Amino acid sequence: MKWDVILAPYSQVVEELKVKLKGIRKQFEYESRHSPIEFITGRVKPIQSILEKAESKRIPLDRIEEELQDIAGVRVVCQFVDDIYTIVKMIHSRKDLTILEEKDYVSRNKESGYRSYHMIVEYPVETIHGAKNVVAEIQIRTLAMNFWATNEHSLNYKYKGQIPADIKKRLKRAAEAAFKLDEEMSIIKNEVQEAQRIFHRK
Ligand code: 0O2
Repeated sequence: MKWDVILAPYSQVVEELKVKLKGIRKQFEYESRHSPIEFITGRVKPIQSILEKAESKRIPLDRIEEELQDIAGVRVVCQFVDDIYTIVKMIHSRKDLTILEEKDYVSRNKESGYRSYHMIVEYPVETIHGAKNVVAEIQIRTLAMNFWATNEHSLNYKYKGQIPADIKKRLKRAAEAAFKLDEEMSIIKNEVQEAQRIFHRK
């Protein structure tokens, strides 16, 4: 089967999840409440990346759809660490998807320094061939975590996964600094939110 055909339902899921998560953001705005969502992005993993990941994890081609859980990926970026858990709770209460797995790399970062909350969900979509349950990964992280992860991802790409030791060390320090920033912002969260409310009223 052609890749375009295989990936079509994944693309549909990414678009539908984005619409729904953006809906949450809008509802908070309409009620003039702090939105736990700053912005949302989504993507279908490029074919090249799918093949590379399958190879590195020794997944046979005919098992890719069953084994790779992040072909469809949606990212929710928040202002504050608390917001991450608000989103997690909201996703838990939804009836339009099933949570298969959760990875809390927020409270326990990965060895690289990476922090993010991952939810692997199963989401039903209607296709021209009938209903299909598609697995997708929702990554939830703060702006600071996102800044770090985006830069680290670029470096990983540049060095083909072999980031030199000195840069790795700096990245770990940067991850700690990003986390410190999140902690400091959490402490003055109420002040920031009040300022934002005043700003929005103007
Ligand atoms: P891309 O290019 O973003 O798609 P596991 O078997 O559970 O250890 P798996 O299945 O890769 O590994 O799951 P994991 O660790 O939850 O990672 C899934 C995705 O999270 C990655 O997809 C990245 O998007 C992100 N991620 C995980 N670890 C890191 C990290 O150390 N740095 C950065 N920047 N992102 C990370 P891909 O396919 O690796 O990459």
